[in-house]
Amino acid sequence: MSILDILKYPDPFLKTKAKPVSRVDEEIKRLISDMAETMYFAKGIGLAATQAGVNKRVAVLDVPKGDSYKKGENLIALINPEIIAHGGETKYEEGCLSVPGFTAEVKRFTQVVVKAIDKDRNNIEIKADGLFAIALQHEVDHLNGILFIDRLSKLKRDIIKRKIKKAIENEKKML
Ligand code: GNR
Ligand code: NI
Repeated sequence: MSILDILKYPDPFLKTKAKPVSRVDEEIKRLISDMAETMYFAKGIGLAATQAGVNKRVAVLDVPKGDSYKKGENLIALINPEIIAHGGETKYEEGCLSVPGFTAEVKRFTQVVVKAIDKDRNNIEIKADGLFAIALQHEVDHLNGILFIDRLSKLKRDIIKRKIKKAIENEKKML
């Protein structure tokens, strides 16, 4: 088990469209286990392999449902996930472990159906709404090289990019 480094915007690797996994072998299982450990360590509800610098279509999620949630309760690993159906339109204030310290309201589908392979090589189909549906869209975006800031209007994107740049410059001065 190891904690992986999470790449931060503007790392160019975050723009990579990740490659499909052709075989669910021990290496993929180790990746899934390391990604889950990294997600919990970073206190995220999801993590895509791209964020760990790995060019594979793998994501892990653990989205709390209601209160009385226990860590690991809703943990799921998705290999080659695809949104095969969607409905509605909603807005959600999103954050990202690769864009730490910033959030913005992003337009998303309200409901999605995601097809994927799980760690036991089963073909699965997940029907999701609420935060789970948002997180699924956010992780599939990462595997396509897209960050939530890429989904903002040009005006809002330029404002947030300028703020991030300033924050990074200030961080450097502090060292
Ligand atoms: O931990 C996370 N929280 C979150 C909140 C709202 C919308 C999306 C997310 S995903 C994020 C973890 C992350 O960056 N996954 O890629
Ligand atoms: Ni993210």
